[in-house]
Amino acid sequence: MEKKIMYSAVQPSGNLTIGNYVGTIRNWTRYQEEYDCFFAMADMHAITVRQDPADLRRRTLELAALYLACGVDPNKCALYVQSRIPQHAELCWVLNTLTYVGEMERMTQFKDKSAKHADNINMGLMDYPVLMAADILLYQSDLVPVGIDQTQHVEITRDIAVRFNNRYGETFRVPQALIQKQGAKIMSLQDPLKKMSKSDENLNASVFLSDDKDTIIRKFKRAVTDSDSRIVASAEKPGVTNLLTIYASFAGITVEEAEKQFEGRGYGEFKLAVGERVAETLAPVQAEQKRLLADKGYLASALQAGAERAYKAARKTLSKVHRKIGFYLGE
Ligand code: ATP
Ligand code: LTN
Repeated sequence: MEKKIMYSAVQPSGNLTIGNYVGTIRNWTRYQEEYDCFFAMADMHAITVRQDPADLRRRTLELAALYLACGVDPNKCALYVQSRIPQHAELCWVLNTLTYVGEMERMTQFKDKSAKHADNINMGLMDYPVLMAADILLYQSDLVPVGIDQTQHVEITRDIAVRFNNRYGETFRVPQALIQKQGAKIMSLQDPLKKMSKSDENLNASVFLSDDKDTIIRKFKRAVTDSDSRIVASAEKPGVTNLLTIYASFAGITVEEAEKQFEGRGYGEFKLAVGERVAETLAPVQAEQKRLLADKGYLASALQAGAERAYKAARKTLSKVHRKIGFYLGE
């Protein structure tokens, strides 16, 4: 039986957080055994907000090294940089003609980012979901593992795929989002009603994958909880629930098991345990990422192999699309 195709990407737009790690990257090693995977560094998405060119290039490589450090195997999946494959932009153009301005204006992320970058509401920011649809559809993907915040984008991708298929005949597979049960939305340590985000201005709100042990422990110590000191997960205790979720995700147990483990303990001890567990898990990943970043030749060859594999698949879909929509393809 043919393997299902999986697609996902992360933007090299800042320091990754434990939210990105738990919500996505860390699971990809498991998926690569089961599916035909394409994993990308979404640099074309990243430039929808201003990026310093040198930082963007450096972060793209750091992200690649991180994927590899987490166990993504370049022999098992196509690991590549989005902008190296021109078909993403080409398919995006075609899909733009099937997407309505009104629906893009209503996207939650577009509204949030427009408010945040009010001086730079560019066309790319609005077109972001269509580029994402192009990423996914180009590889005839079945599954798209993402955090909860991206489900709206996968929904619009499905709508666009169906629209294209209805108008031009069966062309695209209609993909599905794959959301894990636990850890799909890690919250800010300073405002547990808000998603932990790599672009949060409050540096205590997010734990970065590059943070050292002391920093991690300090951030957890300062995490917002509440005055009732029971360590249980509930809607009234979003801070504690978030810490329990983080602990459980890093310890590989359920939230209920974590609750049992900390029954009767105080917040101080609990927060320290969460920090230590996170730091302990991240230490080997950080060391391996550093080692890989010193081996630029290896990184370049892994990304080259990924790009070649992606290019082949992308070209196939795009030729089909061009044929279906009636572009002149030469004699
Ligand atoms: P930004 O805050 O700059 O918008 P981000 O932190 O949301 O960025 P992305 O590159 O947009 O990062 O997301 C990469 C992947 O990580 C996506 O699949 C997203 O759903 C997931 N993700 C991001 N934040 C979290 C979080 N707090 N918890 C779980 N998953 C997350
Ligand atoms: N927008 C995504 C990153 C991304 C992506 C994709 C995720 C770009 N293209 C295709 C899944 C599939 C984000 O996580 N912010």
